[in-house]
Amino acid sequence: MVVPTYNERENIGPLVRDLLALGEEIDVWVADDGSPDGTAEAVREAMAAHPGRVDLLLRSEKAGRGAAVIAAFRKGLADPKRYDALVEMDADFSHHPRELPKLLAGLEDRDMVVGSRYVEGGGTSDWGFWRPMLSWLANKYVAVVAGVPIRDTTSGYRAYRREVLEETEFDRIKIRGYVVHGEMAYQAWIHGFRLGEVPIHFKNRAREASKLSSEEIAMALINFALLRFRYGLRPRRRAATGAGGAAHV
Ligand SMILES: Nc1nc2c(ncn2[C@@H]2O[C@H](COP(=O)(O)OP(=O)(O)O)[C@@H](O)[C@H]2O)c(=O)[nH]1
Ligand SMILES: [Mg+2]
Repeated sequence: MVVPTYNERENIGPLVRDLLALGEEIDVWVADDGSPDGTAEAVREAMAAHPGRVDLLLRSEKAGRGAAVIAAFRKGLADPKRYDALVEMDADFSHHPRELPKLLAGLEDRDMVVGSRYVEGGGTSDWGFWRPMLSWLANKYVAVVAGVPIRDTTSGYRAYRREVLEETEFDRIKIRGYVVHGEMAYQAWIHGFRLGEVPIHFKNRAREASKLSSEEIAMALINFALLRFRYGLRPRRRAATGAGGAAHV
């Protein structure tokens, strides 16, 4: 499990505890960008309480959720434990640990499984009116302009088989910030991996308002439209897996 954190001191201890309780085979790596609230201290406490199962990837400056997760994935792939699957989720319980077993079960016949708010049984709450509208619209847009057969390409709760990440060209990823997930999914799709979605419920945390700037939204809209051109117009399917398309697992 890779959990990016920025100022999650209150959440990270309980989250790590809940995740580890789901199974012996699960390790949790927290990718913290030097949170001023002392999140790293809370992670160190969790490391002491669960020796060998928790790690802290501390970076000195805030460089965004996407970059933190990618750095953790690179390290995870190189780890001698040879993890079969790598999963990312938010630290603030918007993504709930109780839904993790569904994502992992989905990996049995899929290569990448997205926790989706926009398939039957999924949803959002405490997100006001505009944010869900914006998110839903953004995902419709991505489906149309990029063609990825996933209804929630911007969801940050997702599980990958290691092979998917081994083939991901991280250096090619241009999309930054909130929507980096769209480009990760796009690569997985054009590499011919089998994508799946399971319904999740996204509960927004009570605190602050949206941090999305209009500039960020505009950049995202443009970048998604350019994906097909940057990567070539046709998805390159791999014959070996006979893959392609998505299923709701
Ligand atoms: N490492 C790292 N994590 C971040 C950064 N920004 C946000 N996060 C984490 O990414 C997750 C999602 O961020 P959040 O603020 O909840 O975004 P929202 O729910 O989409 O409004 C949380 O676990 C944050 O702590 C960052 O710059 N660096
Ligand atoms: Mg959040």
